[in-house]
Amino acid sequence: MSFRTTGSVGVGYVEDVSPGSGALPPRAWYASSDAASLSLNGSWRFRLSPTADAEDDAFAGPGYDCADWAEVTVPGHWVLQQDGRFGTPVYTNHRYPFPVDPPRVPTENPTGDHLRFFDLPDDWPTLLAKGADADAGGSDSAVLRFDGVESCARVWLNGTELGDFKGSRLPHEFAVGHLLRPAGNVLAVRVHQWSAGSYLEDQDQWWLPGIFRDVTLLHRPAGGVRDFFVHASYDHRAGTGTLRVDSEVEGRVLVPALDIDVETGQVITVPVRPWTAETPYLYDAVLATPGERVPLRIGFRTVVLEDGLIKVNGRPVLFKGVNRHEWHSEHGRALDAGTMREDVLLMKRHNVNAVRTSHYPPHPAFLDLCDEYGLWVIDECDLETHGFTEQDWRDNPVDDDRWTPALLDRAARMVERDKNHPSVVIWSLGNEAGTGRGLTAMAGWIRGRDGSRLIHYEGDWNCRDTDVYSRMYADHAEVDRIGRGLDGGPAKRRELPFIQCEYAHAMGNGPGGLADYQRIFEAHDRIQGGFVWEWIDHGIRDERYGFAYGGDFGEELHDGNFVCDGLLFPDRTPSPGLLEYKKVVEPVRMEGDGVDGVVRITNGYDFADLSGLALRWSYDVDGEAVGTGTLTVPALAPGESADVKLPEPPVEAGSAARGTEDRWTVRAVLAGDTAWAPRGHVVAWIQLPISPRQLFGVTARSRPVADGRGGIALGPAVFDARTGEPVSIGGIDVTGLRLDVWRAPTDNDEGAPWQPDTRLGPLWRRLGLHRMRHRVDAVEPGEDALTVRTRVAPAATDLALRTVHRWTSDGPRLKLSVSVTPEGDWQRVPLPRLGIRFGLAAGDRARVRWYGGGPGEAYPDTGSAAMLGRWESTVDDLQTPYVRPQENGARADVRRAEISRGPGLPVLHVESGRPFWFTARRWTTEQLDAAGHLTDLTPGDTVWVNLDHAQQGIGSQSCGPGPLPQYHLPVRQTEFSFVFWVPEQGDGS
Ligand code: IPT
Repeated sequence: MSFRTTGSVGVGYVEDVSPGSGALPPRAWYASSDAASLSLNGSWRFRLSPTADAEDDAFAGPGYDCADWAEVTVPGHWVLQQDGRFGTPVYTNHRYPFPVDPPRVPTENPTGDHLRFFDLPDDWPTLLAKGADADAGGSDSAVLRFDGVESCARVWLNGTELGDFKGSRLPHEFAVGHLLRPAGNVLAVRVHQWSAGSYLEDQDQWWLPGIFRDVTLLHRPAGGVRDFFVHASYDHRAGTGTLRVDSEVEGRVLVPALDIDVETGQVITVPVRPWTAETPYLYDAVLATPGERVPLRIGFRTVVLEDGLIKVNGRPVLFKGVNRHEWHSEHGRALDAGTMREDVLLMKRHNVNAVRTSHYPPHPAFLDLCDEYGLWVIDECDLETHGFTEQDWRDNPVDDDRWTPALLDRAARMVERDKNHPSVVIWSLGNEAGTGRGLTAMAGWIRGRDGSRLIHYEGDWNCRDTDVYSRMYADHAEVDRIGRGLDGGPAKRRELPFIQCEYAHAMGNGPGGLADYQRIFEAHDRIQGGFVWEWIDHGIRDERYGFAYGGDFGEELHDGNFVCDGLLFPDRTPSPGLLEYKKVVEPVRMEGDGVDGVVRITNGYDFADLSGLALRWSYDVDGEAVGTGTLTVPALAPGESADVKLPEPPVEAGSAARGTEDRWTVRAVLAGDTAWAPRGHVVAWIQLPISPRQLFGVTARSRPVADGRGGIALGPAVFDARTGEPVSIGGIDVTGLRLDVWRAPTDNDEGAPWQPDTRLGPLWRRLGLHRMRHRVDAVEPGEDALTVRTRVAPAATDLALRTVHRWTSDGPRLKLSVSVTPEGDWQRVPLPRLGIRFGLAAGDRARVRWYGGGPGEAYPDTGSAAMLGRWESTVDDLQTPYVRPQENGARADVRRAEISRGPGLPVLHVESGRPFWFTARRWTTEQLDAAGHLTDLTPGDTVWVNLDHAQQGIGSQSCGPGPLPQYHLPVRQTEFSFVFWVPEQGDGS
C-alpha cells in the first residue's frame, strides 16, 4: 500500500498542476478615484513550519492564539527577514534546487503561516452594506487582492477558506465582502515555498518565498467598474487617435483635453498627440460607471508588424533595452515605489528606451511609470522551465496538456492585468521553457484577447507562435548575417524582424563589444535592437560579504555570482557597463572634423525631434577647456542629419606650434528640465581632434654610475645593482618594478561553465600566467644606459617572455624602454595584459591626476564612454566595486599620470609617447584574484601601479561570445616605453 502524506491534512493543492481555486477571474489593475481601499501591508504575525502539512489549519480559525508567533513585514520574503532566523535564500541559475519529479515537490517545504488582524475604517461598514445590496453582477462588495506571493498560497478570511493559488508574480483576487466584519477581521495566509508552480518558475534568480507584493482590500461599490480594456490607436497618416473603452460595467468615458464624453464601447476618432517612449504623451481621462470613477491615462499608439518590421505609429523602432528583474539588495523582489521610480529614471538618464520584464510581469506600478516616463516594454509572463534542459526537456510542463490550464491562467493574468498600458508593446510568453503545445495555446489565447500587440518568445526559433525572431547571446557575426537576411531558416522567420532579447552579459567587468553590436543593429533595418542582460546585480546586502551571492548561504547547489550580472551594482550605483551603454546607444549621433570645425549631427531618435536639446562645445588644450559656448541644434526630424559649424577656435590656431593636443568636445544636453533629468543633462557627446600631441624625447645624457653602496645611480634614479630594479626615482622609494602580464580574471575571462575551450581564465592559469617567475640574466651599466635583461616564465613549461629593460636619462627625467620577445609555443592564447607594475609606499591619502580617458575605467572593447580630459581621483576611488573582485579600474588612453602619496609629498609623474593604461590599487593583483568578496580586500600601505602598453579585451563570455579578434592581445615581439620624473616641489609641471 502506498499513500501520500501530503494529502493527509489537505495540502494536495500544493502539488496540483492546476492554477488554484476560488480566485476571481483576472482583470485590469487600476486605482479607483472614489472607491475606498485598505492596504494590509505592514507587520504580520508569522510562524514557519518545515513541511507543508506540519500544522493544521486551526490558525485560520476564530480565536486562535498566536501570541508566541514572530512577526514579518509584508510585502517581504521571510528568508530575508530577522537575520536568517526563518531560513536563507537559495540561488540557482537554471537547475531546480529540488529533485525533478513534476509536479511533486520535496517533503521539506518551508511553509509560512501569516496572520493579519484588521478593523475596517469607520465608513466601510456602510459602504459594504450598500455595495452588497445593490450588487447585480454576481460580484461582491469587497475584493481582497494579492499582487504577488511566492510560490503557492491558501487563504482564509475570518475562518472561511477563500481558495488557493499559484503564479507568484501575478495578481489573485477573492470576493470577501460577505465575510468582512467592522472589527476584528482575521486574514490567514499559508504560503508554501515549493509547489507545482515552482516547476513553472525556474528563472535565474534567488528562490525567495513570501508575500512579496502588496495585499489590499478594495471596496467594490455597487455599479462600480470591474474589468475594462482601453483600445487607443493612432493613425499616423491622419494624425488621429481612435478610442474605444470596453467595460464590463457600462458607463461613460471622459477625456477633457479631447472634448470626449462617450459611452463605453463607443468608437471615437479625434486628432491627438500620439504616445511613444520618446514622447510619452498621456491623456488624463475618467471611466465613470454608475457607482465609480476610475482615472485613466490614455496613450494613443499603434503597434504593427509591417514590411517585416515592428512599427509603432508607422515607424520602425530600435530597442535600446535592458532586461529588468525586480531587485533590491535588502528586500529582494519586494520593491517600494521609490525604487521602481529610481529604475525608470536611471534608465531614461542612460538612454535606455526599452525594458523586457525578465522573466515575469513586474509590480504593476512599474508599468505606470513606463507609461509616464516613456519606455517600450516587452511584458513577459511568469514562466520558465529551464531546469528540464538537464533531462533533454523530458517531462517539460509546457509540452504536457495537463499543465496547459496553468499556462493559460498565467497568460490571462498577465494580459488582463497589464492590457491598458501603452508602454506594453509586446507580450512575451516566458523565458527558456523549451518548446511545446502549451506555449502555442498561450499565444493563441493572447492573440484572441489582444490583437493590438505582438508576441515574443525566444525559445521559438521557427517563429511558429511569435511575431519576431528573437535570440539571446548570438555573436556579432551571426547578428550581422541575420541582418543581411543570410541566416536562412523557415519561410515565416525570414519575413520577421529580429531582436536580441538578451545580449551583452553584464557580469562583472564588462560587457565588452557593445559598440560593435550597436553598429550592426543600426546597419540593418531587420535588426530592431536588443536588451542587455541584465539591469541590476542581485547581490544581497550582508555584513560578512558586503553583498552576498550564490553559495554564501551554504546552499548545497548554487551558481555562485552568476546572479550578479547587472549594469547596476546591487545598491543601484551605475557600473561602468551602464555608462558604456549610455554612450553606445546615445540618440544623437555626432561625427566631424575638428580641423574644419564642422560637426555632423544626426537625429537618432525614432520619433522625437531635437528641439529639447542644446549643443555645448568646449575647446580643449591638453585636456583643459580654454573656451566654451553653446550652439543651437538644428530642428532635425528622426533620421535627418545636418552640419553645424563650430566657432573660431578661442585660442590662436597653429596649436602644433605650441605642441599641445587640441580638440573640440561637443555635448548634446537637455535644453530644459524634463520629467527624468534636469536641464544640462548630457545625452550625447563627441570629441574631435585638431592637433596631435607633440612628443618630447629623452636624450640619453646621463651615465649609470655605481654609488658604492650596492646601487647604480642614473639621472634621478637609483637601482639595485644585483636585480637591476629601481629602488628610488627622484627620492621616491619604488619596489618590485617588473614586467607584468597577469590580471585577476574577470567573470568574462573566466567564461561560462558551458563554454568551450576558449575560456581564457582557465587557459591562462593552465599556462601559469598567474605565477610568472622573473630571472635576472644581466644588469649591464653602459655608456648612456643601464640595460637589464630578464626571462619571465612560469614553472613547468618552456614558455617565456624575454625582456630587455633599457633605462636612460637626460638628467631630471628617466626613461624606461621595454622590449619583450616571446619564446615557446603560446598556442595563440592572448595575454591578459602587457606592461609593468611597481609599488610605492603610500596609504589612503594617495591620489592620482591624469590626462587621458576618464573619469571611469575602460578596456579595449568597453571604452566608448571614456572621455579624454584631465581627471583626478583618490587611489581608493579608482576601484570599481564588482561584487566578486576582479580586474577593474584601468584608465585608458592615458598620456600622463601623476601619483601623489599624500599632501605635500613629491609627486611621481609618468608619461609615454603612446597612450597607455593606468591602474593603481592598494592591494596586489594576486590579492584581488584571491578575493571572493569585496570584504576580503584589505588595503595595504603600498600602492601598486600598473602601466600597461596593452590589455586584453573583455567580451561577454560569462554567457555569450568572447572579445572580438581585434581586441585580443596577442603574444608577440613588442616594444614600449615610459618616462618618469619627480618635479621639484612647487614645480607643478
Ligand atoms: C539566459 C537566461 O534567459 C537568463 O535568465 C539568464 O540566466 C542568462 O541566461 C544568464 O545570466 S539563458 C542562456 C544561458 C542560454
